[in-house]
Amino acid sequence: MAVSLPPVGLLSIAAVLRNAGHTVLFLDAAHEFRVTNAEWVNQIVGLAPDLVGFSAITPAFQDAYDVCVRLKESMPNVMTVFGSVHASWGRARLLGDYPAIDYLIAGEGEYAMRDLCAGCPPSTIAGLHWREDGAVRCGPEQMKDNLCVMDDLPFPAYELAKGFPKKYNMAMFAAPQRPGANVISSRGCVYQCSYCDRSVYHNSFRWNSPEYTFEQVKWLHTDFGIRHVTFYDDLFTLNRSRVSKLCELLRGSKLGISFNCIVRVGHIPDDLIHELKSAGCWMVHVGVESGDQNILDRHKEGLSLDLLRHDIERMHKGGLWVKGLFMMGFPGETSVSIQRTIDFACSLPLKDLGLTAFTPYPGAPIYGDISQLGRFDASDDNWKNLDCETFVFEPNGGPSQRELEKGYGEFLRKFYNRPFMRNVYRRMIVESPHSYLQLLKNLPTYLDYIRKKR
Ligand code: B12
Ligand code: SF4
Repeated sequence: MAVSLPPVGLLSIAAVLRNAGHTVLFLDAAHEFRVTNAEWVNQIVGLAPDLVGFSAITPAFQDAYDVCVRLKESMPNVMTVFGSVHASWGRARLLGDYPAIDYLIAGEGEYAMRDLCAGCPPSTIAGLHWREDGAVRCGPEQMKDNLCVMDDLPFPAYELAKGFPKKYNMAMFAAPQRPGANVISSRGCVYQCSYCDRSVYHNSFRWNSPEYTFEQVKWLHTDFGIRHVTFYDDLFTLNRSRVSKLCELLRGSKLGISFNCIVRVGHIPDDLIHELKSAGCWMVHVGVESGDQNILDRHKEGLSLDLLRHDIERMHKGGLWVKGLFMMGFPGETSVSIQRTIDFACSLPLKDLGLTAFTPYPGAPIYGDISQLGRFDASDDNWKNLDCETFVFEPNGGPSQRELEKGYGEFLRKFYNRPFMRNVYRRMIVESPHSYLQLLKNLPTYLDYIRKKR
């Protein structure tokens, strides 16, 4: 059962447009993945829009463009706008090669869409790209002084997501209670890992005040019955005082909300662990990536195996469930580094695992050198395969795609077959019973998924 969450970036734009007096509708093709492109087009045509915005990450881009082309055939006068991370990378190159796109916005969408829909001159709109007299033009770059003021933004319009929250799925065993919602309380990251596509936010870091975030959580609770929140911020704990204050507000509120967040090691002192735990934090996601120091040195700025072990053990002792996020198939990866990674993961007190295939995104720093580092099909046609589940890259002198797939299966088997994990599952029956119900309901799909990974 795939994780499926409402896209809060797009819903934030929707909220801004609605406040500006526009009628806004939202269709979620990532969630309703069985609907065909032709059916989406029929639905959109039925709504008779003036403008259609598409939000597509790299693997979804070709599909979104297919809908866009079909839509233009049915409604030649409709305005089409592309945004999100792939558009933020591709800019003029995409407008040049994909003629059904009229406008493209690089970076944040709220102010740019508000101004575009208000009819402002394109040359005044930061991040906007458009075609004029056969050439691609662009407005000013989005910079510090023209970015959104985060506390001025209305809360994302979750209510436009059909069936939210019940029809959306958090990860299995990710929460002690449900329903859940995803929240973004800061934007950007100050680090630069080799594989990470930061085309939207670059190396900026901005955040909502703790009061704003608390009000949003409270609103999700009272209006939608949300009982668990996952903060998907890249660097949730970077601004220590913000998080402390938010914890204080949550603790004092008696809302009974639990939450998860992403923590980068090096940004989690002991007293913060305690504050998070006592405010209702259930699980923290930690990017470990590899158990081989050489791989970390090449791909993950300033991260050491010692620091990872030290911080993960402290969080575990502090009562937080730690989920380790790993990647396999990096440039420089060998069968030895894979074995080291499996051993390292199994030696840590991790209660869950997220394992993805190394995937070179066009907007990631490593992309420029990728053809020298291994075998990779860099054509636009291959974008749909960049889903982090398919091994699209074979490192020079390293394992083949088939061997990487085998290593992936072995990693999962070894990790989940340990006595430590059996205890974790026993505790989960008590602490996260709804996950078991979810698991039983989705058992055939889950077994099929595991079989395919072997
Ligand atoms: C939460 C999250 C998820 C969640 C939920 C996704 C969702 N529905 O929101 C889950 C766990 C399901 C997920 C899954 C995946 N994710 Co993800 N995810 C994120 C994360 C951490 C936050 C997204 C977010 O809410 N950002 C905050 C909002 C405010 O920003 P935003 O989404 O970029 O939106 C702004 C702009 O982009 C722009 N914009 C967006 N849409 C549009 C549309 C228009 C018309 C306009 C004008 C502007 C515009 O305006 C928005 C507001 O300012 C991002 C990293 C990041 N920090 O953004 C990765 C990220 C988007 N994911 C990524 C990837 C690779 C995936 C997966 C393929 C694999 C994986 N890692 O598991 C799957 C694919 C899922 C799918 N079917 O699409 C990559 C995408 C890279 C790429 N080039 O494609 C990212 C960028 C991480 C990274 N740095 O590498 N993801
Ligand atoms: S992987 Fe995480 S820490 Fe590294 S650059 Fe991306 S968001 Fe920042």
